[in-house]
Amino acid sequence: MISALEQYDPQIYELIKQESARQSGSIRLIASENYVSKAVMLATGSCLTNKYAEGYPGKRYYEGQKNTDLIETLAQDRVKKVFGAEHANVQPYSGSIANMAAYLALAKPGDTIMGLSLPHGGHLTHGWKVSLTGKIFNSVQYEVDPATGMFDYNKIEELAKKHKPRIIISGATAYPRQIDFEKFGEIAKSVGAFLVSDIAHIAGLVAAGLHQSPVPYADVVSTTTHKTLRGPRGGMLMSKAEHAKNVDKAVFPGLQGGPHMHTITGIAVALAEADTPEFVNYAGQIIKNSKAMAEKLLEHGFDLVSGGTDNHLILIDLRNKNIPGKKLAKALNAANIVTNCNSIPNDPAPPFNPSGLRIGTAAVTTRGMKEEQACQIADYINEVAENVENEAVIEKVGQQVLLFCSSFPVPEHFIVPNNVKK
Ligand code: DSN
Repeated sequence: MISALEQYDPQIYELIKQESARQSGSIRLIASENYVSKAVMLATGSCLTNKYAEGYPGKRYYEGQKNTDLIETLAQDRVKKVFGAEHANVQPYSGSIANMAAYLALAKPGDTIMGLSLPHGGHLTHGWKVSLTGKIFNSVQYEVDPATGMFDYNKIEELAKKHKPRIIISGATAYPRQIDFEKFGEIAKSVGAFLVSDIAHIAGLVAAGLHQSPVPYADVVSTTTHKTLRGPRGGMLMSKAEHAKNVDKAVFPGLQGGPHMHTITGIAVALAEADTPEFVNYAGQIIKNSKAMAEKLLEHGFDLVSGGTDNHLILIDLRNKNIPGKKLAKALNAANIVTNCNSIPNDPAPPFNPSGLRIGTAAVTTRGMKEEQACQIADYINEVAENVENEAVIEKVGQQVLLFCSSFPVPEHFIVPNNVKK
């Protein structure tokens, strides 16, 4: 397919080739990114992109659904098996839409929702003021404990008792610790709220049984499919059977039209991969790598929010290093190490140039990197941080990183970066 593209659209082919080389020749530490398998890539790039399938299996608006019905049902069944869910909806285009659908399945505009504040590790769609979820709902936000950087469940309970939300949202995009979904379930029950759990970041760890699952406790579980779960970019919802109808109606026709069947096909493949002992080993290695990297960063004098990590993610508070997050992220990018700057809890700096750096180990673990490489990466990060103004050192680290990456091929790797100096 790729060589056909070279013939038909050399400009786009060239850009894909360059992006492939960038993905191969850099250490990708963005905590929400990964590399899909060749099988997932093929399914996602298949002829399923040609098909409209509004509705659900067996109840479609257009004809020609012989195969799409089977594929979507297979995807739903695989989600239910992997996560032990009563109901699955694999149609949301993304995590944001999945979250909105979860809320609309359980609440009406104007109702109170309570989620983790964005600068404390929550997502825009957990009720942050600039998101529609913060505009059409009465949004109350909880925060992490300023001393520990972790959830204080007593404080969350107090806030829930005060505001009596219709929905409590548990889940995060920059929280390096285990989330006690059972406790969130108890809090929600105690105030008569529904619990929505957003496991976008940790879905792969939950699937592997390495993070507590919210499925027994939450009314609706929302996730993306492309982070630790290692599927194509998409979203999905799981729910208790009693909410199935409302969840499905909220997705279609509530928020979306025709589902992206090529994505659903890729999700089905990713779910089959997640249901293997190899995936459990993979997820375990993600956590081992994250812990090893965190330890090494601590040795280098980095200050980590919450003091470490239990999952795939590390949040560095750079204030003691006196380097703005954006500056370090840019210097690291120049050294072929790709991260994102991130707000830290109670950040005195603005969101576009915050005081933190977020890193995650899902993608490097897919390339077969282990604790030794995780420590090496921490050393590279430290070298760049210590020489953040020194272009020559950054260039030297960049060359070392290219060489380092060449020993760890990516699954869909089809171009060797041509600038590796061996
Ligand atoms: N943008 C995603 C992340 O990076 O965490 C969340 O949606």
